[in-house]
This record gives sequence, C-alpha cells and structure tokens, in this order.
Amino acid sequence: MAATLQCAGNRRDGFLPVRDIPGEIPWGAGAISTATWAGIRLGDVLTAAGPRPGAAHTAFTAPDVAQAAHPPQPYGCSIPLDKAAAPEVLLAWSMNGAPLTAAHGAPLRVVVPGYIGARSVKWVQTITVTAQPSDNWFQATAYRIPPPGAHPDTAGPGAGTALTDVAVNAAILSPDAGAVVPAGPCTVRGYALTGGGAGIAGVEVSVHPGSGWVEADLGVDRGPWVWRQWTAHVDLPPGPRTLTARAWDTTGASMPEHPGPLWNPQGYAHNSWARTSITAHGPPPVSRRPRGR
Ligand SMILES: Nc1nc2c(c(=O)[nH]1)N[C@H]1C(S)=C(S)[C@@H](COP(=O)(O)O)O[C@H]1N2
Ligand SMILES: [Mo]
Repeated sequence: MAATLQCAGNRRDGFLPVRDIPGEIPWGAGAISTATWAGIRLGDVLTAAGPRPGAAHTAFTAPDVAQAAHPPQPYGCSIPLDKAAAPEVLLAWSMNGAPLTAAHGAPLRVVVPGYIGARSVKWVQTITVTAQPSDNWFQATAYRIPPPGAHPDTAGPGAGTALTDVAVNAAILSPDAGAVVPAGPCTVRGYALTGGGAGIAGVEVSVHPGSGWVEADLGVDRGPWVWRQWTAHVDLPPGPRTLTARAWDTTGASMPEHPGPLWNPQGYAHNSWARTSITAHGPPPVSRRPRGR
C-alpha cells in the first residue's frame, strides 16, 4: 500500500518566528515522504496471537538506543489497539518494490499511515498488547502536546496529549523561498495531506493577503493515506510577494491562519497556512485596451 509518512516536526521552521525551539531540527517542508509498502497486516498478526482481555494499546520496541531520550533508552512507542488492528497498518519488509533497506527499518518496520512518522517504528523487535500506553520516553514524554503553559521536561511523563493522527497540512515547494521570478503568470506547486483516512478536498493559493484566492488543481488521488500534489496558476504583480497556500480536507477541517496559537516547546504539528516569500520583477501589468485595426 502507498502511504505518506510525515514527521511530527515537519514545517517546524514556521514556528521559529513565534519563539525559538532549542534542541530540535528546524525542518522545513521536507520531513515527509511517500512510499509503497509491502508486508503483512499487523491486525492479522494480532488476530493470530489471540485476544487479550483488557487490551487497549499495542506497544513496539526497537534496538536503537536513543541518546536524545532521558534517560537514554531503546526507541519505542505505542498506538491504540483499534488503530493497530486497522487494515492500513503494516509490518513492512518491502519499500517501493525493493527489499526494505536498513536505513528505513529492515528487516521489519511498522507502517502506521495517517499517524506522525514517529509511530512507524523501524527495526521493530517486540510487539506487546497492553492495557496502558507505552512508558517509553518517545511516547510518554516526547511527541506530545504538553498541557497549556507546561514544558514537557517538567510536566512529567504522560502529561498532555500524545500525537497520533496528523492534521490537514500543506506546503509550497515551488517557487523556492527567496526566489526572484518574472512578474506575471507564475506556477505554484506543493503538496497537501491529512490524517484519519480523510482526503484532501481542496487547496487555495493567494499572491498576497487580501488579494483573493486561486483554487489549485489537485494531482492524482492515490487514496486517503497519500499526499495530494497540487498546482496553481497565479498572476504575480511586481515587488516582494508572499505566496500563501491553505488546504482543507473531506471532514471540513482546514489549516489555521497563524502559527502563534499552535506553538509548543518541541515544535510539533505545525499546520498553519504555508507562506513563501519571493520577489517578482518586471514591468507592472499594462491595462488592457482594445487594439484598433
Ligand atoms: N527504531 C526507530 N524507529 C523510528 C525512529 C527511530 O529513531 N528509531 N524515528 C521515527 C521518526 S521520528 C520518524 S519521522 C520516522 C522516519 O522514517 P524514515 O527514516 O524511514 O524516513 O521513523 C520513525 N521510526
Ligand atoms: Mo520524526
């Protein structure tokens, strides 16, 4: 199955103008990718293992010891049992028609479409059905939105909300930030995605705030777990311009306008409007008048 995996820190750089986020990678729009995965459904493995009374979560561990964790510990996390049993969740041994590489988790990796990338555990070593979420640092402390005003290091394990499904999101990939392009017709390209098995309903692009929105053409629909590439044709007046893009999904959810209210100490789940500053050069648009013959 085809699935896009997005790191919880994708687009973190959009939070930095609000407030600094020390110790985390300032990802732009590239902490995301799409692949075709093959393996076995995790749900089939859980069914074969038999029921466990009181079970509510499925926990994974991997052998890589993370120095970033406090204290350093092997990577691990958990997902709710109903998600683990859903047909889209795989134990994958193949990526893009080739054997899975070590870098992407060989011999076996969990693929949890729709969830933050951190739940797609590479080099999976143990799978445990449990009553409680994993107490691994990556579940109990990292990859959470802390309670309002709290910092994850002091709020303590289990505080706040563990990140699961990604929210509707979009990015502008072309033109590049800082590009100098001719004024006039301009093609803007990017991606949009959402979680929860919903689809992308639409993407709009604006040349500058207040100038109105142009609807983008959506690319191939590869199903609810895969990003939607899009293309928009806008008319650029000369001068410094901010291209803005926003998406909404088939549940009616849309992207918030500003990053401020979303800011959190580790910079997760940034999905405010995508903005790319460019400069358009050239003559101002000439007003059209009928040509005499
Ligand atoms: N064992 C293990 N699995 C892991 C991680 C890790 O550090 N160790 N990182 C996670 C995170 S945060 C992300 S975003 C994805 C990245 O997947 P990729 O390396 O295939 O791009 O793997 C996830 N699985
Ligand atoms: Mo990540």
